[in-house]
Amino acid sequence: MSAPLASSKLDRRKLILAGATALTGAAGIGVAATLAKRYGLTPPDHQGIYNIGETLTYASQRILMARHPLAREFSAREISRVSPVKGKPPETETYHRLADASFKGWTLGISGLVARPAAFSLDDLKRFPVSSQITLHACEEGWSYIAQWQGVSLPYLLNRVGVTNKARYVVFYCYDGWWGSIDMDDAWHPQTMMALAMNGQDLSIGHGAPVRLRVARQMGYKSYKYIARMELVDDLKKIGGGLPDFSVGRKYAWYAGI
Ligand SMILES: Nc1nc2c(c(=O)[nH]1)N[C@H]1C(S)=C(S)[C@@H](COP(=O)(O)O)O[C@H]1N2
Ligand SMILES: [Mo]
Repeated sequence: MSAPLASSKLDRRKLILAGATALTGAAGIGVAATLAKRYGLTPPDHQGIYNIGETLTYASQRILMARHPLAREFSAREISRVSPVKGKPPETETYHRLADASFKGWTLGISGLVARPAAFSLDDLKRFPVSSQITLHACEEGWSYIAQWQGVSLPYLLNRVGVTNKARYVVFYCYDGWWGSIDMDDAWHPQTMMALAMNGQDLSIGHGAPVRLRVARQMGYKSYKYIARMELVDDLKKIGGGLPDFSVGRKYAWYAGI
């Protein structure tokens, strides 16, 4: 019942936004910004009409992706021989202690706007149904690689904890001090997963052990490594000192669709 309703709502949004963006000049852009806001198509880092680009990217991706929801998957033959590691592993004592114990004491806490807050151990996660994909990981610096990722689908975990209807974003906190967020559309996407393994091996420290997020439809910097915990929230203003994503503080877009 709800699917046709949602898609007709999106069609309406599409018509309205297309009409607004077809108008030329500052007036048209102002109208597009107002309409995007009214229809819930503004990303959390938008700056009104002064940076309409972020809003239009997010709005048009959300509309296009409603029709073409899956990121491309590759065959095993296409897996890259080299998969670069970006950055350094967390330097905190907590992380070193967990890594030294092969992450035995690690849990994935899920809190916030959920019916049944939980803390899953690595063994719990390994007992859940395995989700697998061979997808492209692309860094904003210009390099990319194709890898196989195996883990637990994020929608599966969300169903286990029971997301309340107030939740609008999932926030991720990482052991290296990064944090970030994705909207429920990406969180419920069938390819979004908490990856435990890469190319058939347990996730290495370099690639984000014990668990990293994989968001196949966004740039690599949204696939957070070294996950410590997750929180479901209705408003991103309350997190990260007002920054919805560590990268937004470095002038990257919150929504990084590819
Ligand atoms: N916690 C955390 N997550 C992170 C990063 C990071 O430094 N810390 N780097 C991001 C960036 S910019 C990219 S391109 C990818 C790199 O993933 P890889 O090192 O597994 O190739 O992880 C992303 N996730
Ligand atoms: Mo990156």
